[in-house]
Amino acid sequence: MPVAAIADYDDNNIFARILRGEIPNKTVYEDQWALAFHDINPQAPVHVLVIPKGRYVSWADFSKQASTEEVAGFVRAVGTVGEMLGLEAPGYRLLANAGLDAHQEVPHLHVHIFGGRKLGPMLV
Ligand code: D5M
Repeated sequence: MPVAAIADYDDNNIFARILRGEIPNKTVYEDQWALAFHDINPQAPVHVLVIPKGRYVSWADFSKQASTEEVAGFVRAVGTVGEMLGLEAPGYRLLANAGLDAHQEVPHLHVHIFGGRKLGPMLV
């Protein structure tokens, strides 16, 4: 069930549980700001999710409430993962669903990284 754009943070959402180590994940990168792991239902040869360590539902609250340091740390982590996965030269796509209309399913901010093949045009 997609989540509303701005909602109270649910500490039992699946990504919060992954951050607490209660659910296993295939980690590709971790630092003080972010965790990156393989999507359980990959839509491309490379499909990785990057999530901030802070309690943010989506871009809506992250963009308003996160500190400049957190925003910078998260953005840099996304870039680092793209580089680590060897996607900079061939290219990759970032996607963040925010709220109901975008069909955000997990109420913890996440950026999808897609790559590993020539991607189709954006579908909206
Ligand atoms: O995308 C939510 C994404 O989260 C979707 O691509 C599946 C993925 N997902 C859900 N549970 C897990 C676990 N446990 N590990 C890895 N990936 C997971 P959205 O943008 O919210 O529609």
